[in-house]
Amino acid sequence: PQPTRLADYTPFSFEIDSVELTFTLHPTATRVRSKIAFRPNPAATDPTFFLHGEGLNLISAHIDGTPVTPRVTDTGLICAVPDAPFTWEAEVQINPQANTALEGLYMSNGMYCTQCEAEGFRKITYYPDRPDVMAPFTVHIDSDLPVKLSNGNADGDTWHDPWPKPAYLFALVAGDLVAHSDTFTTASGADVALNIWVRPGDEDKCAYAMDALKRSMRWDETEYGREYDLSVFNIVAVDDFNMGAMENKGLNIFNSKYVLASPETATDRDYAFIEAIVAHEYFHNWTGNRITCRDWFQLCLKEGLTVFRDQQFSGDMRSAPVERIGNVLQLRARQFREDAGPLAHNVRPESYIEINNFYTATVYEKGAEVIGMLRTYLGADLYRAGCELYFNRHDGQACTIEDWLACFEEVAATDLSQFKRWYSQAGTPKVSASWRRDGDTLHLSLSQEVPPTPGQPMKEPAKIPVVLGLLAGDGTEILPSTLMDLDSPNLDLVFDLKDLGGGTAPDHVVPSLLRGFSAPVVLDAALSAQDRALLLAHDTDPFNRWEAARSLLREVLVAEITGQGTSPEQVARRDMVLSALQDFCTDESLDPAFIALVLTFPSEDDLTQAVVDAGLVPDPLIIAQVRDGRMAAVGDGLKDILTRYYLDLDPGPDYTPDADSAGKRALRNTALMLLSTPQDLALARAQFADATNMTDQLAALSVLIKGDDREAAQAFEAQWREDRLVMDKWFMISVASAPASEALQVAQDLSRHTLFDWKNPNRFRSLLGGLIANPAAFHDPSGAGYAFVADWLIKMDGANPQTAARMSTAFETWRRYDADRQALMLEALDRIATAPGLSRDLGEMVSRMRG
Ligand code: BAL
Ligand code: ZN
Repeated sequence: PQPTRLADYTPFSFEIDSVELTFTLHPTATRVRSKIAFRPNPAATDPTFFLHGEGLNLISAHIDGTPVTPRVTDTGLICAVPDAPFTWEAEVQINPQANTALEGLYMSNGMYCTQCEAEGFRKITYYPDRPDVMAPFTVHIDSDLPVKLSNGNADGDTWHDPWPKPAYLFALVAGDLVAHSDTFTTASGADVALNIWVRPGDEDKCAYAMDALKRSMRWDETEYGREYDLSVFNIVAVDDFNMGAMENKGLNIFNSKYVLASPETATDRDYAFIEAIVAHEYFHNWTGNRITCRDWFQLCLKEGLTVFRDQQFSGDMRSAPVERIGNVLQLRARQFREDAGPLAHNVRPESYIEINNFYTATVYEKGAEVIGMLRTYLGADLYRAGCELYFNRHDGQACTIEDWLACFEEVAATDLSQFKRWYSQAGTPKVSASWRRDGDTLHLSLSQEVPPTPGQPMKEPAKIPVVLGLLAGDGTEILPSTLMDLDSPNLDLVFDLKDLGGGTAPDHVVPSLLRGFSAPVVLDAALSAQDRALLLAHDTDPFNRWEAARSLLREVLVAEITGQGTSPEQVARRDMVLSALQDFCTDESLDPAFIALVLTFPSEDDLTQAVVDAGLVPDPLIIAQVRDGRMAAVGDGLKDILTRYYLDLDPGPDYTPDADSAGKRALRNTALMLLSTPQDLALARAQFADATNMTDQLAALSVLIKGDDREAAQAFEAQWREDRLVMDKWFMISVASAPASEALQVAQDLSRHTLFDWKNPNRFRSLLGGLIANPAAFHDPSGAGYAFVADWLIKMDGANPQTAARMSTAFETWRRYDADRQALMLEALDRIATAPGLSRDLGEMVSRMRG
């Protein structure tokens, strides 16, 4: 297949004044009639009238009422048209029941549902399916089903959306659904009906999502001045969905796992995701819908910005530092990993074969970091002013990153051309920091290097905001957070310590660098273990307190993994880290959620990368063993305080999902994990038996499965087999937490389980994701883990290429491993590459990973 390139963009030959669609729904033979008013686009250079269309059975086509016979291909049709306004009418037939790819119109448990982003609308009817063609839509739905929904406001079974939108925001739902309803009054006094539509029986699990929606609507008014703009806002929960959720105008469609919640069936993490994703999709109403993307290369224009907005929202609703740490953990786990491997790409890519492959951590999460850096450079007021200008200037338009940045250049009277490199250079920059003392002066040197990535051997210096502070040896802060602009390869800073110390230069000074993780970079700072212990104890920046603990733990673990754990120096280091953690835990003022993060060990994947960074070859089994052993040792060393946490922090039987209660459960369950070993599962067994909420039950189950307690897994299955979302958790945890020596067998057994409905993306992701999340099992030296995943990717590709392609990133890190594992992973990739009928989606991923 030929790539699509940013450089080749040209506008569509026509503009659209109105779209009218009539659906006559039938599971295998749905008819779609379209009536579209086209008008020549004065900005177009190519007059060809090409409409996208895939898998459509064209019944008839008319122009201005006269039958026409277009030339139809696999990808669309071309027709001779007047060089003047005209009306296009077409009727097509499609088969929603056969649509297992879940793009376009498909069926899920008897319900009709659509997913059109990025290019699904072309599977519904012939249309210029590109984001820069915007039009108001009117939709009629003919069906016996009781609930029929589309975008905009309703008049009986007809829906009218007055706001011009691209086809990717079109949505239709029809089914036997019930609503959890509420109302919202906007800041300017308009009443909005709110509905969350679910399958009968699920209506009592919508209250939290509804509450999150109302808080999101209010927050967008106060923080960004954005009001809702229709008289109804509908959310529909669907079980079969490729993504998390979709922001269709006025009709958001959600993966049911991000809507439905009850204390018994959803964990605190689920509640937090529901809040964030409801907010994210709602915020798209302005950042994505009212102002959309000119082309799919600009995806980060809406996604990076909207992720940034949902992160701000969650930070306001919960603990901002805890949210920030969680976001950085995700960024490092997914985006840094992507940026360091063969799939590295720009926040704004320049070419793609299949756009679905670019809904990535780089576009989303690094894209959000770029917005955060822009705000850091400009400050809150100019950031808000720039957003205001963007909303006012571009409402109703399909825009580019250039349009966005121009608004900030204008309000701040600044030049953002160097900053723009964040959009056009892949790879995670490395910032090195070193310092030296010269009497009362501190010389601090920062330097940067952006590593080569596929297709980009050379990089220009990035513009990196480094927020830093200075602490004296007694823990006093002598320089509060200060923004430094690392915009060249090197930056030398000089500090007068006497001045900063109030007349006396402190004996020892410790820099606290990259506070709040002010840029998405890898920081290499020459901090001693003692300096990091000081930051853990005293830094005013919570992020860097956590970062100090994490790096101390990581260092101890890497030493042990690489065989240096028994040296006297390392033994002393371990004692020192344990006592630093002990001291930290005595601070009664700390938020339990924050303590839980400090006491959580780096993941196996994080440790794998750390071993690679140390120039060594990782052995996944050793990494898992060392991590488990060290967790048990820390659990033993901190036994008193952990036991006290465990006993004191029980929030009681009345579950509430708020951040404070969730934080207490998080710390209590972290204590449970550290205190438990396969030889001592008593606490976990008692918690599993007594748990009254899913957070506690699942935490106990994870510990028990790790301890090879199969009865617990069976009891859980017996209790929850009727609940599909809970069973997804069971499939995942049964494999992810299983001892490495058994996880693959468990995965194989579960793939034959009667409830393993593999075509359901959630279930598929649970089982396969569970194995991938257990690196010691996935990377079994026999290659059986790779073969198992490859077999399932090939099978899934035949039904749902998008889901198969996303899961294939399990192989993106193949270069990290030893020659034998590399050969086995490449063999798996090659087998996928040569599978008959390989999709464009999976084909592109495999060929990029193969390099
Ligand atoms: N636009 C696809 C789903 C999301 O990012 O909201
Ligand atoms: Zn989004």
